[in-house]
Amino acid sequence: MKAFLTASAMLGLGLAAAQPALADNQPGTASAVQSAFAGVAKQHYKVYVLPGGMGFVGPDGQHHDSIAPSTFVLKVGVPVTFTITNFDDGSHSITAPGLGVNIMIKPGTDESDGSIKPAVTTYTFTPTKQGEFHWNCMVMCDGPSHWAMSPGFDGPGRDGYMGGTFKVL
Ligand SMILES: [Cu+2]
Repeated sequence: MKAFLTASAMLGLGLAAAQPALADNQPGTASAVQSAFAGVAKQHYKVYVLPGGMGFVGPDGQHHDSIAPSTFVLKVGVPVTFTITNFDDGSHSITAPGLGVNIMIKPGTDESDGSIKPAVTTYTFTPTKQGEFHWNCMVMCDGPSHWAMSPGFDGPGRDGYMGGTFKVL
């Protein structure tokens, strides 16, 4: 029993000593954000454009054209490069006027065997201001309903499909 109490007391001390450091690094705190970006000189996002058949399922039970991921967390003043692989044979865009971003995404190529050869678009910019900036696709897509483009969620451009958010910290 004595040994247990001693171990327990030691554990308690250890936890008490560790707690300030843990609290400082809680996800979402300013210090956690700063430490997460410490020394980051460049940011990179790999993004995928999924055509209807491959895209996420909407509340209507149908697959829709989707850009994944659709939320981008960036550090102000640090350049970011997007490498966007488009599996669709149509163009799309990631357009956020509030951030001065307009990424035109090249279409894939229809092959003779019926498959689509994906196209890769790269785009680099440096976010110059903090805040949340909504983006949406400006190219008519997700036909024939164009549901993924229509106003809704935070639209125009359904978040998680043809819309989303840049969060610049
Ligand atoms: Cu689109």
